[in-house]
Amino acid sequence: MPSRRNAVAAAAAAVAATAATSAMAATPGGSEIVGSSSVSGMMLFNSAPGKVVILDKTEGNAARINGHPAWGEEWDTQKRTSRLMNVVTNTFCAGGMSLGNGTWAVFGGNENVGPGGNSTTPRFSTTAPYYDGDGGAAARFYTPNSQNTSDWDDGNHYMKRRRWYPTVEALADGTLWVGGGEDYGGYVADEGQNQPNFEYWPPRGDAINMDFLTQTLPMNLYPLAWLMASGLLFVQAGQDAILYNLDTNSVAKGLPSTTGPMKVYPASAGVAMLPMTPANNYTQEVLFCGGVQRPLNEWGNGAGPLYNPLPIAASKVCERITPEASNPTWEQDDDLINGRSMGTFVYLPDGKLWFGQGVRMGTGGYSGQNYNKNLGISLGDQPDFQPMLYDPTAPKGSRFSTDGLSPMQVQRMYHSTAILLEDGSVLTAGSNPNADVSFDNPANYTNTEYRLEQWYPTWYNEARPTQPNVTQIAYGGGSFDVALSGSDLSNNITNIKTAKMVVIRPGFATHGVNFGQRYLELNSTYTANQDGSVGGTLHVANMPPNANIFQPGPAMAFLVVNGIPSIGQHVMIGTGQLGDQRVSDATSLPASQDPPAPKTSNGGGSGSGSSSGGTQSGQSSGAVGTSAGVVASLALAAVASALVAFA
Ligand SMILES: *[C@@H]1O[C@H](CO)[C@@H](O)[C@H](O)[C@H]1NC(C)=O
Ligand SMILES: *[C@@H]1O[C@H](CO)[C@@H](O)[C@H](O)[C@H]1NC(C)=O
Ligand SMILES: *[C@@H]1O[C@H](CO)[C@@H](O)[C@H](O)[C@H]1NC(C)=O
Ligand SMILES: *[C@@H]1O[C@H](CO)[C@@H](O)[C@H](O)[C@H]1NC(C)=O
Ligand SMILES: *[C@@H]1O[C@H](CO)[C@@H](O)[C@H](O)[C@H]1NC(C)=O
Ligand SMILES: *[C@@H]1O[C@H](CO)[C@@H](O)[C@H](O)[C@H]1NC(C)=O
Ligand SMILES: *[C@@H]1O[C@H](CO)[C@@H](O)[C@H](O)[C@H]1NC(C)=O
Ligand SMILES: *[C@@H]1O[C@H](CO)[C@@H](O)[C@H](O)[C@H]1NC(C)=O
Ligand SMILES: [Cu+2]
Repeated sequence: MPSRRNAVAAAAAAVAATAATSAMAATPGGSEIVGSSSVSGMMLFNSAPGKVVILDKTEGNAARINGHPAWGEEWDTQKRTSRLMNVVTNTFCAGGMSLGNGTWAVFGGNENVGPGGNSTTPRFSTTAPYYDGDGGAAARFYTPNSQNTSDWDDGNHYMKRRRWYPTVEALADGTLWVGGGEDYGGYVADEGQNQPNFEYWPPRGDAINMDFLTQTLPMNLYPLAWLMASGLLFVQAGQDAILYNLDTNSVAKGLPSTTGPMKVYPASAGVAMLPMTPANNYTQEVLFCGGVQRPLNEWGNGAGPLYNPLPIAASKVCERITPEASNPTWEQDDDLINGRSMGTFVYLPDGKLWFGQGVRMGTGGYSGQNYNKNLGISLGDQPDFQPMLYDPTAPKGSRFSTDGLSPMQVQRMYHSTAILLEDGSVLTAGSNPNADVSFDNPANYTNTEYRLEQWYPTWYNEARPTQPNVTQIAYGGGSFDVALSGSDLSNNITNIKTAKMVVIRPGFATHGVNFGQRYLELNSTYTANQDGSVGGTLHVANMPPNANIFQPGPAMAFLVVNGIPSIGQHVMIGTGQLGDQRVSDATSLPASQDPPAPKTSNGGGSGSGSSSGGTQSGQSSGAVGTSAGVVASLALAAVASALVAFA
């Protein structure tokens, strides 16, 4: 039975935290508990500037809305307050993504439930006390508005199939691919209720069969899928992987199988497509870290695994694959320090990846097998509190680092999440390996968790470059200029060579995967001031001319100088509409112009002055906004750096 007392304590903590909104307390490399959510953070996404939507499954949270317990809310990262949202159907293990028009969509879930996560009688009938609708085939939509009053459109739209644990991936026209899952909950997929197929949103007819999701039973829930540059879909489940052709509905290429650990839920490796940069020619390489090394036939069925996972260490193994290489292979990468299941990668704007969350022992999921009653029904144990940074450009052997990083305070076990915020910090939420809200497990770290903990990168308190004034970026067809002031360059003209503009989709976080998460560095060149003052211009190309590389929709843009990012600016990638993204050829950028060589004699340099870099306004480039009628409302000027009041 859910207990109320800790929920009340949590609510009190939230009010207390609200009073202390100073981000100046942030300890670089450390973290702080910034408040308490009203619903446990099973799913998380950055919905608008300073806003994060938190979704839970239907359960007995103390907070109530419209006469039922709440399972959704929007958190304000500045005010550290939230407003409840009226989610209507059961979002238990749903999937989600942003559409190319800026609306967020959440698909699937489970049937409506009552206390204990049990079916209600009669089934599929909305009944007391939770009054939730059947979410199995639900398609829910959320479009934020500037009044901060928008809520979910839920209970009105449905997919062709029920999908518990579906994967959603964005496509080049801003529409969505929704695939896999099964009819109802269980530890792993059961053949009898498998959904080895996919469909689209907006709908394009019946679900389409995909044999790969039968071949990889029972390890096919939340199949790991990324749209690749060619338009093929890279899909990984079990120990197998394919490139799938969505035009012909057939496998384009079978990829090698790995002998490494299982990666999909409930083995739950940490996964990410590595940053795409001009230096790597936007090569798409995917990293998988940890998971659980157990053969397919031991994972069991909906009732639970065929072995006790709790005393078994999760895997330390990291593997990388470039699915569209001519001969893709699973390349062994540096090991994790400890084995990890449910570890989560979050891009930082500097091009490194934060890795945190999860457990050292066991797996994701839960079952009633009671291997260790202290843990309740959790199948994972030994939460790992130590965040790490992964540097994809570092030499092998030195890619993971914990230098200067303190352990986190809150355990993040099954059903926990982490997401990038505009200021480059990472918000962590959730942890709830329970069928319903529970504060009664003897090992209290498996109880339902509401605390929100924010992690701060080592550069958090450094002076930041100016926030980009960019609202929309088209695919190809132009460039835009960003003025770089002396302070943007830390009064060091050589730093102009390190300046770059990056765009990040923070993704839809759930179950250790931030679905849709991508990082792309825009191509750029620079012109350094030639008069000896510190400053210049960064010439930034629009998105590469291929919407498969980085799909249309909401993202954040950061100006990064010498590894220190600005505050992220919300931008729309593409037209802001579903359909043709009006991709144009890339234009060429002016050649970079270095600062003049320092005068060797006669001391001409004089006092590194003019730190303001003169005017903050950028020069307009003839290439901007000329592409085929796209509303290329690109920023030509920078927001005054005084807005970025750090340091
Ligand atoms: C985006 O497209 C979806 C799917 O067609 C639609 O439900 C939603 O209302 C659209 N959002 C906006 C802001 O137009
Ligand atoms: C849920 O169902 C299980 C199995 O029938 C039962 O043991 C449990 O007591 C039920 N929980 C609640 C809160 O009704
Ligand atoms: C909506 O929220 C944002 C971010 O917290 C805030 O800046 C803005 O003022 C709010 N709008 C209204 C109308 O309250
Ligand atoms: C970079 O990628 C593009 C598109 O895939 C390709 O045409 C080009 O040859 C590549 N360039 C290099 C230097 O590999
Ligand atoms: C569990 O209880 C211990 C001892 O009371 C306390 O220090 C710790 O913070 C609790 N942990 C959680 C996750 O509540
Ligand atoms: C200026 O920046 C460059 C790298 O961008 C660095 O190598 C150099 O040491 C810096 N100079 C000073 C005086 O800090
Ligand atoms: C970046 O822009 C330069 C200058 O236009 C061009 O030579 C180069 O090929 C571009 N790089 C990529 C990866 O597109
Ligand atoms: C940002 O860009 C818009 C559109 O180009 C412009 O109107 C506005 O003045 C710019 N804001 C700043 C602070 O530079
Ligand atoms: Cu789940």
